[in-house]
Amino acid sequence: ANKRLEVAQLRQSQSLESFSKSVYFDRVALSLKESLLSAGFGIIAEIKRKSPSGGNIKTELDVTEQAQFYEQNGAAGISILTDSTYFGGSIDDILKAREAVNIPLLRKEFIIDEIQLYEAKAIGADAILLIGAVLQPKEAQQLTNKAHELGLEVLYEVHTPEEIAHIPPNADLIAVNNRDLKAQKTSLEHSFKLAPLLPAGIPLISASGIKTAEEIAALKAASYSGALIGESILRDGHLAQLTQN
Ligand code: IGP
Repeated sequence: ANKRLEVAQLRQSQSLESFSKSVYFDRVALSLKESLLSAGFGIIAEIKRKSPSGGNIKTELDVTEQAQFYEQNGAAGISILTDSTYFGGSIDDILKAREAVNIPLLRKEFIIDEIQLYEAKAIGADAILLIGAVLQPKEAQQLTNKAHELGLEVLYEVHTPEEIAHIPPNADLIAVNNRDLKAQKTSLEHSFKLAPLLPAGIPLISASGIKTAEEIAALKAASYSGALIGESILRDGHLAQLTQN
């Protein structure tokens, strides 16, 4: 409900045409998919200050420094939370990261309306997240098509076997979220169980609760092409250990 209000306000203050005047709107996006595949197994490192499950993670973080640290330590891409209520982020965080690094940026947000896609493109994002659990199948397909029209890649997130049938066939990447959004608990078993059920031909990313090189080796063996990691690298800074594989 909160997000719907926010999106309604965005619609009121900005027109779709106004976004197309941004300096980034016509920029050719970097491919997150290519970046992950060329790494063999890639890490998408996340920027967020807090989260519902992790509490205050790194409230004083400097986006420019954090993004440069990720790029220098081998991240294939950076995921940036732009939701302020739950994650303490903003669209400014993507603008700052866009100036700081030259690797693909994923806008992490509860996307429910195409205006958020125009905004993502206008601030210099390369890819967007769509969450199966919050979208009707038809909406997911329409948002995927619109994202592609704007030159943005789509990372489509699932958590349960039931959501698999609704994955848009033209999604660029599939993420399995290891975190149960209701219980706020993570288990990598979700990634291992869902992998054999997912459509072939779309690279798989495992997201949430990942901490160790052993876990990454196991995900690789289970046919994953990448991992999306936030909390553990924000707290420990051990990204370089995880990207050496
Ligand atoms: C990162 P973690 O446990 O490494 O910090 O998780 C990422 O997977 C998580 O932030 C996430 C998320 C989401 C956040 C996955 N899907 C959907 C908000 C919305």
